[in-house]
Amino acid sequence: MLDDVTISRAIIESYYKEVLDSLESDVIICGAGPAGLCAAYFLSKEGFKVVVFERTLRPGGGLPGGGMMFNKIVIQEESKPLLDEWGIKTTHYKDNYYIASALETLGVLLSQVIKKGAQIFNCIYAEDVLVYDNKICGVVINWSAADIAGLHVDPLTARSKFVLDATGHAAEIANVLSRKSGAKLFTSTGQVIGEKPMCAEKGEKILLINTKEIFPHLYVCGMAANAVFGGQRMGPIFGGMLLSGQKAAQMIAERLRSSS
Ligand code: 48F
Repeated sequence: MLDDVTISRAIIESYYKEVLDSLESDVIICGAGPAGLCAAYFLSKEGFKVVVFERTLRPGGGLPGGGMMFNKIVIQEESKPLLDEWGIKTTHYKDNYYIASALETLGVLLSQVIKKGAQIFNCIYAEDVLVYDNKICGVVINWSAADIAGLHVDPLTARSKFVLDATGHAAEIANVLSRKSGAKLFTSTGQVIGEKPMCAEKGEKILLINTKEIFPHLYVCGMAANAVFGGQRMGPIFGGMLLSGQKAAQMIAERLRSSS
């Protein structure tokens, strides 16, 4: 015999336990695209407490869309070991080009991140940041549905030692920080420079250099990193996104270890 209200109680009780437990963490990652998910994987693998807020119902960002909805992704030699680590099938196309299923990559990566212990909240977005003593110490969150419906709903806050902006092309966290507090980011202009037109070769190269801290305790990875520092966009080649997430995780992990 199944009781409908018991089903509801099970969902509500377990969700609220997790959301309450997630109000304080080591790292908040804004955005569950390939870069944010990869960062979440490596930080959780190291044993850090990681919370991911993703605006949409379906995590993955631009990953499942492949290139123009042809749901394949291309990755280069350098990032193949990551897909191998996760057991994602890759097919050799030409020297330095491998193809993977966009859907398999998303499904497996998501599963790996959750199994490593990261807490992912879909349908919640970061609308603002917490800045105390000139450093980032958390984000202001709200239901995406309230935003889409245009409802006037005040947000809540979540605290963390570090925040990672993995929000893709819009670099939303860097932008909101710059716009609202006038904070000087660690860029040549002190502001978000904005991404340059498509060039996979240049964009993938510069991406790892752009993956870094942009304000005390705020890091940026993935397409947001090139948007912040004025790097090229690069379309459906995803190796750089994964490597950027991995690099951000390594940098933040080092900081967390040295502060403990
Ligand atoms: O856009 P997205 O996939 O960014 P990424 O991980 O990867 C970029 C590639 O998809 C592609 C590319 C490949 O070469 O150029 O574009 O850098 O994922 C970003 C995620 O962040 C979510 C958004 O819904 C998406 O799933 N997001 C954006 N703003 C917020 C957010 C926010 N303020 N709070 C929470 N989630």
